[in-house]
Amino acid sequence: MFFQKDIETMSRQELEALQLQKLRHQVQYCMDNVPFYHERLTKAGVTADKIKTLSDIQYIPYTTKADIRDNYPYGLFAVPMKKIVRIHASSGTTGKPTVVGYTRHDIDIWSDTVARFCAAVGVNEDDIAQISFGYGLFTGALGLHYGLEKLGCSVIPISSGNTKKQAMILKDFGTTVLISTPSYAMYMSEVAHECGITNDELKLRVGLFGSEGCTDALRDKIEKGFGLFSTDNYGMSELQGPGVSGECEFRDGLHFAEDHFLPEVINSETGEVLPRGEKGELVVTTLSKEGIPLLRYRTKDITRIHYEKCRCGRTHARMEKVQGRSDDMLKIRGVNVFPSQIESVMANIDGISPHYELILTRKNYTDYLEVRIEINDERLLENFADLERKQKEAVDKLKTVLGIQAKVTLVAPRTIARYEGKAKRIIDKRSEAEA
Ligand code: DLL
Repeated sequence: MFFQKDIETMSRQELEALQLQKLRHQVQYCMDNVPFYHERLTKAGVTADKIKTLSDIQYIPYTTKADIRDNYPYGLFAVPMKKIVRIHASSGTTGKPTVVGYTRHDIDIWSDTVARFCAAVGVNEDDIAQISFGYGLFTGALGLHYGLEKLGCSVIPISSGNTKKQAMILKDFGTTVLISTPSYAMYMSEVAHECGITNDELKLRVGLFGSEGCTDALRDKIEKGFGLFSTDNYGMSELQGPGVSGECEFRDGLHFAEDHFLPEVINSETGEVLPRGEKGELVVTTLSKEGIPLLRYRTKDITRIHYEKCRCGRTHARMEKVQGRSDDMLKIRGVNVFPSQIESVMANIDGISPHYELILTRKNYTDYLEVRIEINDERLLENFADLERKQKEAVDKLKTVLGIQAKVTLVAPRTIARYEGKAKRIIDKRSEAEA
């Protein structure tokens, strides 16, 4: 099923003509309204008039997360604050979040693009949709919320957490569509069964999962656990949130909302644009954004893009499931975490050394983070009260910056491995738990 059939199935030729026209407009818009881009584009000698074909995009310099950080919080906004109706944020690489703003028009397009991938698996006004993403600065919950409302669904904004209650509501409210991260869906299905709820008592038929990777094995388990059919959807706050791409019923790649986002794939080391179909880092240019337009934004996500028409009739390009990152960002319980954020927190606590390691484990489909970090002075280990105080300080500061609870283990000086080359600070044992 389609939400905007004319757009979703337009011929490649028409689509590319539309992209070119919108790209030229977006470049001019950035030039006129964002001093950062005015300077960047002028320096690179790029004007909208010079963009004559889509491949001329290559003359535009890349934008990175560091550019957003350097203009914190609103420096890249292209409109005055009175035009901004919503602000979201995601983790930055250091202590400060990456902030994005939406105009009313941006929110409208955001909900259209979300409605598309929901409609693509038959979600409609008869559905009751339970949103089990955390509401807040994270784009997942409100992004899906507006898209599903646009389709006319009855939306239950339960947010994440309190899993037994989630299970009760699934049953009592007759939820037909579940929205969450795949790992939370898996956990919820186990809790529901532990509470004595059987699939016969549930009306669940569709799962819309995203925000983190999901193996086929985990997807099978969730689908069997809940007796539903699920699709994957992708996005990131910088570009808008969910709705950048999403699977249709054939699950043969995630359809890009190509009328609003222009994708490229590059070699993340050299920055060279790769031929169509090759694997590399996804780079995206927004084509319709008013609040915070981004030209050639480096997502750091590794994937491949296919341009053949899909069996569903959609012509928009399909992106393979994200296969990793070209940086060290981790997704922990759906939250983006950069080791550099942890470093910057630790650097501000007295008596703690810069030597640390991060241990990631998974239990009941939930991620756990342990930060093992050396203290500078061994004597601290002998004073339990001081040790505990320091540990609590670290846990609290990490919670404030990362938004998730981490376990902190303080260890004796020189007990964490030293490396002569690149330090191996991340020990990710999560896939062992899934096997
Ligand atoms: O996770 C937006 C979103 C919310 C997408 C809900 C889908 C559903 P951020 O918190 O900014 O935004 O995190 C963006 O998460 O660069 C990817 O590395 C990862 N990611 C998002 N969706 C997927 C997915 C939201 N379907 C970062 N599969 C991205 C794998 C994903 N990774």
